[in-house]
Amino acid sequence: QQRLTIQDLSDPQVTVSANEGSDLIAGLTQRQKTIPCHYLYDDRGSEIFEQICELPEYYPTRTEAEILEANGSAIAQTTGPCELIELGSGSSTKTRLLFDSYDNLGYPLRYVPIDVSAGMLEASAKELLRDYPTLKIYGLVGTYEQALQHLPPSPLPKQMVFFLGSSLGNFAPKQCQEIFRQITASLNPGDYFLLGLDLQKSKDILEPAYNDSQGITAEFNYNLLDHLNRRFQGNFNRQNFQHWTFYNSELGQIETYLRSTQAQTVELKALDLTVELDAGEAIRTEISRKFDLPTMKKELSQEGLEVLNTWQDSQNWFALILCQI
Ligand code: AVI
Repeated sequence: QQRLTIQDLSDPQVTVSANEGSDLIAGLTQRQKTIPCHYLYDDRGSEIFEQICELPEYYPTRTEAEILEANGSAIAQTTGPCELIELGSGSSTKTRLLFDSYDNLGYPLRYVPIDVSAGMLEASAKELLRDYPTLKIYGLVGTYEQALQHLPPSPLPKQMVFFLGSSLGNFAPKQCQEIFRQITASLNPGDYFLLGLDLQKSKDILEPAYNDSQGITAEFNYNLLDHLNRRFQGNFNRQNFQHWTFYNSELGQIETYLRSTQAQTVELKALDLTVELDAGEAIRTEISRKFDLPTMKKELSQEGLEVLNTWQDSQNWFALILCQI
């Protein structure tokens, strides 16, 4: 019996690809020039992100893994047999901790990974199938929005959408609210939502996590320019930019920029776009919001997501929240 199905929602019949790059044009023609953060993740970008997760300064990945390891079985016991749907599955490394918890309780393993990178999704699915002989995977290639509208029928009594790694932090508050609404709309009452969040803390811990001593995070940022050059016939020269990142404590977010070291003109031919940059002008490439747990719990319940339980690491740096619809 077939254990792996992958549905590519980026098929032109399903999505409108004619507007590809329109979000980039919108971002680069604003007063504060901005590049939507999903452009960080071409194949090379996804690879560099995996390296970031291993950096000594980048605490979120191992901290969240510590919480999952300690509390995975409590999560599985609460939900019972449940289809696991992951937003932004990437390499699915931490997902294994959840599989182990469900497997140990004798629950069937059915996994729906959602990712924009087809290559990454397929490669990690194959590794998972090798390591979990009873696992069945139905992968969806596409954006969260597309995929949540195309969830396959579940053979299990319940479903749980999970969004780990504090990826929610890469979205502005309005977009977060939309994501919550899309999740509740695509599930049934009684289903679950598991959310991993990086919490507010001292900038002495936060800033090095986004400006590591080996320069891997800087490379992640510069790679964005190579990606745009390739994808949209651009002529960004990475030598003319500096990686710049800081914690904005008023907004509770890390802000990351590419700062132009000189006055320059850049073209993206495929988009028919010319970008003029002043010396010192900075293009914002990412925000990473850091959350206050009580505030987020309130927001979740306002969106119809009842908070059942929260777990934190020993330093209270990171939180996992389990909600029910
Ligand atoms: C994926 N996301 C939650 C990461 C973050 O921490 O915002 C992406 C990242 N950017 C730089 N380092 C890691």
